[in-house]
Amino acid sequence: MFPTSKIKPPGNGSLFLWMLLLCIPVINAQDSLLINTYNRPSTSLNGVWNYIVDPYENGFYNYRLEAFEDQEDPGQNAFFTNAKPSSPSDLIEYDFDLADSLLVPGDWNTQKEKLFYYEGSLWYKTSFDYTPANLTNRTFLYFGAVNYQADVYLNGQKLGKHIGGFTPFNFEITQILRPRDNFLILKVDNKRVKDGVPTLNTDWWNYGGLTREVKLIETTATFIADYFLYLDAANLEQIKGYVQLNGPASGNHPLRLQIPELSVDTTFFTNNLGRTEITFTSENMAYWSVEDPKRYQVSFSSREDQLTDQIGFRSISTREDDILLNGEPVFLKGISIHEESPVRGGRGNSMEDARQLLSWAKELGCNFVRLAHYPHNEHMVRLADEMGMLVWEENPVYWTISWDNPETYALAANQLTELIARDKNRACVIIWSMANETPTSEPRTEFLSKLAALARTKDPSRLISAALEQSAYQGESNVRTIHDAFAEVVDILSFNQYIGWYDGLPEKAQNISWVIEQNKPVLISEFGGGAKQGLHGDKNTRWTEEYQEYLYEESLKMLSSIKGLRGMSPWILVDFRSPRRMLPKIQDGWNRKGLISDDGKKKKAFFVLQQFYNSKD
Ligand code: GCB
Repeated sequence: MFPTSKIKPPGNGSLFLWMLLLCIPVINAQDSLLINTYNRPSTSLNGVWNYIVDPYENGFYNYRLEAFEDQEDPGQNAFFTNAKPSSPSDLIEYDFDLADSLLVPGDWNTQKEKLFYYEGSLWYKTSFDYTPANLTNRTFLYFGAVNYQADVYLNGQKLGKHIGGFTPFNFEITQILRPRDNFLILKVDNKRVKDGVPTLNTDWWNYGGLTREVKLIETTATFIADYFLYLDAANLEQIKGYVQLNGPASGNHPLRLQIPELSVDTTFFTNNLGRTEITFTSENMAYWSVEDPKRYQVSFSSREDQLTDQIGFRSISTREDDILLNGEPVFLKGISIHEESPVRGGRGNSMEDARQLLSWAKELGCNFVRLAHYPHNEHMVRLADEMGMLVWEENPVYWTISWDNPETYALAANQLTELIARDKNRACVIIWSMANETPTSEPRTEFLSKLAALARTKDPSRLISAALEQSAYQGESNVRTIHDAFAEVVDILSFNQYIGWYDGLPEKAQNISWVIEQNKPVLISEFGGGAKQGLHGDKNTRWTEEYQEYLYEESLKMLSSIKGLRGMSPWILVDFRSPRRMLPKIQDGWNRKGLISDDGKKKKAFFVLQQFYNSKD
């Protein structure tokens, strides 16, 4: 959910301080997302934090199960007050400073054996000193992602809560911050919930915690909050977009945009809401492409603020069953990826993790990656932008969501909005995927269609898709088709298929033909099968590398016969953890469909796909 801010009286019941705070124009009710946090002045709060595991939410509710934060005087049992005994006779049954610690960023599951399967509430605490560079500056507290729900408190006051485990959020803390001994406390809860997004059931590990970086970001009083620049697909010499200021002087404010390499130096004026639309033309632009991922140094300056970014310009569109990058047909040689660290294990969150994953994809011959099944960390997208790797990003609407629940829709819409807000200036991102393998029904199609319309309003410069499911054509089991009303809405017709794994043996692919009636580019968003690296046998023995190799050979032949085939992202680059995968000695908690094992060893099928991609040059 969008971070909702809620200021409560301080936990120690200090009414005077509370009344004083009420006189100050306090933090925004909802703080819009700060983008491009890479290039803003910031101070990391990463490092060692104390934590308390709290399965009964004892630090959040009193013994009548009423939330402390809703009480007139929450009292010192509320963990967010960080209370300490003031005399030896005081009774306080927690102490963050004596508690065990976790590294931030990082999931808790792979840091502590006792937390490996933990799904519930856990409190985090850190302390810091901070003095802004300038007294009139503003300070924001930024979280890259927290899975799944975060309740955030600074110096005993609630900043707000955020729901959704894979997107960033921030709160303004200008008025609460003090030079010394700030204490920041979060309750993080990763319990799976039926009406959540995702819902109860997934085929990946539900890593909990402060899984991405935490930082303080300092801005001027009026600052460049948001911007979007993109190449107009209808006129490849025109850049369009907007810039949004935030702060008391945002209205009718000059905004200078410079791209020195293109000799662009133009001043726009914001309207009274602090926004200016941008349009300009440039004749000699080098388009961002796979071969030459050209990014321009772009700088925005307002009276007080200056912000730079590296932005590539490219167009992506479709024409009948072709995908056109800068007007030229492109075949998406892809691979699906989960956000797991190939080096350490656990949730991936560093530039090194991103570099390893994307380098393997490059080695495989890819020009495209599907970042499944939720928004990955920003390093992945920044690096893909630099490397010339096209990207599919995905909302975590997976399998069986509560389609009829408006709150569930709001959760899905919010995560999509935060994802688009963060990554809209990255040329490498060409597809927003709404969902994965969702069962067709009217409420589901309406849900997804609303999401697609939302994405199109926020971003006219990208394609919409979703990983759909295939079915038998007119009851004929050897002929497959896509029979799904949402296929009308998408720009790219993507679907998953597991012929040879969940559906027969690999040789079955020889007898399958495809009738695709939508005149759209086809992308096979998943196919594959499991193999335990190092296990060898004949090609019909499950879990052997030979079986997986054979499955890739047969699948590639079958899929190549689809007339509109314009890309694929087989399942998956690396073995990943999943609690659904329990077969001893083979799976042991891992989905083994990776082309690379969890310890970095390539399986035979890797080379089959590599050869196929290399032959497509
Ligand atoms: C799928 C899902 C993916 C699973 C995969 C599998 O269709 O989209 O999340 O992990 O199959 O391995 O079964």
